[in-house]
Amino acid sequence: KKLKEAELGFTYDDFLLVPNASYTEAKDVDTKAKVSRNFELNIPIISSAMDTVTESDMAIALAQEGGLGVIHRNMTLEQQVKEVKKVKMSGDLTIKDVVTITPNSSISTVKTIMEEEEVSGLPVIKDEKLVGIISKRDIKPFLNNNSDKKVEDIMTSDVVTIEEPITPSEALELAYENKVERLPVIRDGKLAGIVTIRDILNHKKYPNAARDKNGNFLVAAAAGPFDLERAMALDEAGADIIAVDCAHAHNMNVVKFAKTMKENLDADLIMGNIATSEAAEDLIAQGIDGLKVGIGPGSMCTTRIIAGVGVPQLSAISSVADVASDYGVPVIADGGLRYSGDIAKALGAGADLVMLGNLLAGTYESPGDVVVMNGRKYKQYRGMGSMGAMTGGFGGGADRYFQEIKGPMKHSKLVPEGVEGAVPYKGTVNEVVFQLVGGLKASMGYCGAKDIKSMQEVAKFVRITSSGIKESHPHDLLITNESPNYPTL
Ligand code: RVP
Repeated sequence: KKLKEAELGFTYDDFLLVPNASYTEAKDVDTKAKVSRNFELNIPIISSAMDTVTESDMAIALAQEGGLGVIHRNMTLEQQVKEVKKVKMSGDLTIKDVVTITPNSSISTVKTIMEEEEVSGLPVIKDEKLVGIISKRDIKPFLNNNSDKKVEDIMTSDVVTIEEPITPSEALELAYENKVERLPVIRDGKLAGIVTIRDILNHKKYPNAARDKNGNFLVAAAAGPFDLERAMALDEAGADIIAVDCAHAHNMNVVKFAKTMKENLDADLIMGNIATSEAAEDLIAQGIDGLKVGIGPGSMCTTRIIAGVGVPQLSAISSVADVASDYGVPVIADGGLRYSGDIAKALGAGADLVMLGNLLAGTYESPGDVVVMNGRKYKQYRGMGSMGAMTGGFGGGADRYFQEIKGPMKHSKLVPEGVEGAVPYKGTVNEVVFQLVGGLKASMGYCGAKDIKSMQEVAKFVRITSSGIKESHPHDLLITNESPNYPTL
């Protein structure tokens, strides 16, 4: 009876999206996606909290593109906090940690500070007030003649400043108008930082970036399901979202603790992973801000083989989304995505966005070095439940699978649910994301969906057979030029 009543579970390869009558051009599609109750991204892509996928470089690169990185937790709390801060500071228009000088300092002191701090201009401060600015150019004529001139003798006293809050365009205009390279930023009459033309132009280079209300990049960080201390420290460090990272978030102890986590955080709280509508109901009841779906679809995951447990991913997304959409809680489809078409299918099945491991591993910005095997470049990619991740690094993979590392024979006491391997080197995140978003936009054009919400509504699926899948991939030819969006491993 049990078997008779069992539902069929489907995944990406079991369906195709059906083309619809469409007035939507791919280029006009809006890819904004809600990632949690309070945060929206400009593209529906976030990166996995894995030690071969997301540290600050990946999170910065993805935020620049409009997505979000989830900093993994297979490192000490101090290191993870540092990574979060690096992301937050890198998108900052204003340098807040400004080195200043006093009016009666000597020119040689200015020179030394400029060399040590690698800056070419210093604000001059007297009694906590900005009284001038001095640049490398100002001190140059006095460097070789043992001059006893002081800062106040040669500084520019008529300083062009800008008041907070600042916008990049406003700052640029002011700097150009007054022919200055840097503008001191003033808050409540005091120096709050400095903004340079170089930083403003850099800021403008990423118009699609995912930013918080202060203009800094959005960043998420992973914490264990019961690690309140880590979650709170990451929140304090500036993480916008805490992503509880757990192989089975429908464990009722995890569910119960979610409420405590939520009550103690200012950041939004994303919980995962789950694969059923019941799990969605139970977690949403705890007041969480986002749900992550995926039990076993990951490219390096062996949970479905080792435990025999899981739900094919498209069915899992659809079950969770049916519940979550009633409550307005975003759904993240995590794992198992191999092509841009899979992203489109995930959204069509009800997800708001996707989490990528494999597709982003092997980029320039993922942690780890490039290795060359048989003349091809690769980077390491491993499951957080693999033996290597559970015992290496900070051992932060083990409690994801409710396991503890104890004693000298630690290897023999663990049951891995992931494998370790390598993926081809793929170039930069920018190049990869360009192809993925391009493919998604094409799909939305075919389906007639102007934005993600309408993709969730209008997408229609057709079930296909193994012959359908065979027909879908290139066939009956030898591929001579590898396509950037269709890799052959
Ligand atoms: P993929 O993109 O298919 O490589 O899957 C990535 C996802 O797999 C991660 O975001 C995570 O949910 C899951 N994962 C990570 N480690 C393991 C494991 O060791 N089983 N699984």
